[in-house]
Amino acid sequence: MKIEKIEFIFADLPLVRPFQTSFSTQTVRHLVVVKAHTNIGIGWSECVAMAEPLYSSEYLAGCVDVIKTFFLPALKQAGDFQVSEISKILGPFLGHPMAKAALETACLDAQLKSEKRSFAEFFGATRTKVDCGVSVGISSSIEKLEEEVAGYIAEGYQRIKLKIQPGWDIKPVGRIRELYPNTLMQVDANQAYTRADIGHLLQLDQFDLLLNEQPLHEHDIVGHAKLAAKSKTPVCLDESIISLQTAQDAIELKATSVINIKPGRVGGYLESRAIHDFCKEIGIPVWCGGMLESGIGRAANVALAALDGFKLPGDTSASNRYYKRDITEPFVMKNGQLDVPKKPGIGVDIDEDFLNSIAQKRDEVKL
Ligand code: OSB
Ligand code: MG
Repeated sequence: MKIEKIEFIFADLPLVRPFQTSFSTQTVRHLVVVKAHTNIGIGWSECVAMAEPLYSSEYLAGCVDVIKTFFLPALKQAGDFQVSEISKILGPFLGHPMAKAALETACLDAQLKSEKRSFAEFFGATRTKVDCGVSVGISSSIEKLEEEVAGYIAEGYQRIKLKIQPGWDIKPVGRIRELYPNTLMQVDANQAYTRADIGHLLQLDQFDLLLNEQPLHEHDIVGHAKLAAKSKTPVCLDESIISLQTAQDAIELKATSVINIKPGRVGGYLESRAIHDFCKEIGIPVWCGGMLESGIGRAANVALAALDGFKLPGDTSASNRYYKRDITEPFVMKNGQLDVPKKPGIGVDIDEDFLNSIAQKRDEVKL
C-alpha cells in the first residue's frame, strides 16, 4: 500500500469524571485522530499519547511531529509497503512507540477494510465478547471512592483496579476489599514507589489482589524483581514493557509474572500480538490495558483482548465510563462484557460530524 495523505484531527473529549493517578488528574481526553488516505482506501486510528509526557516520554504534539518529520518521509521512500513492514521501515527511528502505533494502526485499518476482514479475525481472536474491568482513579475521600466503586459493581464490572500512591494505598484498598470480599481486584501506582517502599507494599498481600501493577519506576526492573521475590501478590509491568524484547527480559529476570499489553506503548497491534503469543507459549497471563481511548482505539483493543492468551479482564470499559458522547457508536457493557466488533477493520464507524464539531485544530500532510 501507499499513503497519499494523512490528516490529524485534534479534539478534546471531556471525561464524565476527573481521572486522578499518581502522575496527573485528567478531566478531558486530548485526542489526535489519524485519518490515513491510502491507495487502497481510508484507515483510522487514534494516538494514545497524553498531551504531556507524564505517563511515558511521549506526548501528542511530539507524536504528530515525529510522524510528519521522519515517519512519513521514510514510508514515502519505501514505496509500496505492507503493513507488516512498517515497524522495520520505521525501526531506525528510536523510541516513539505510540506515534508508530498510531500510523501502523491506521494503515492496518485501511488494509483490513479493503480485504473486508475485522481486526479480531486478522489477530486470530477466539472470543466474541471480552470481560470488562474498570480502572478507578484516586479519590478525594474513602467515602467518594466507595460510592464510585459501588456504581461500577452495580453496572457489572468484573474487576476493579484501584489507582494508588503513597498516602492512598493500604486504607482505601483494605476498605474496598472489606466491602467486596469476592471481587477481582488489583492496584496500579504508575511508578509512584521506590525500592525503599518494598516493605510497605508487602502489606498489600493481605488483600488477595490479582496483581500489583507498575509500583516502581519504569527503568527499575531489578527493583520489581526484588519486590516480586518477596511478594505473594503477582507483580505486573505496564510502563516498563515497550516491546517483545523488554517483555522477554522482564519475565526472564522474574520482574513480572503478568503483563499489561497496551498496543500504543509497545509500538502497535502487531507487536502486541507477538507479546501475547510469546506469553501464551510460556504460560504468562496477559490482559489489555487502556489509555482512556475513544471508540476508535477501544474497538481495536477489544479485538486484541479477544485473543486466547488474554486471561484477565482488561481496562476495556464501556464508553459511558469515560464519555457522555463518543466519536464512534458507544461500546455498551452487557453482563460485564463488551461485544467484539465484527465489521471490517476496526469495526466501528466514526461520527465525523461530531468529530468535526469538537475538532480544535487540524493538520495534514500530502505524500
Ligand atoms: O496506567 O493503566 C494505566 C490511563 C491513562 C494512563 C495510564 C493508565 C490508565 C488507566 C486507565 O489505568 C485505563 C483505561 O480505562 O483506559
Ligand atoms: Mg498502568
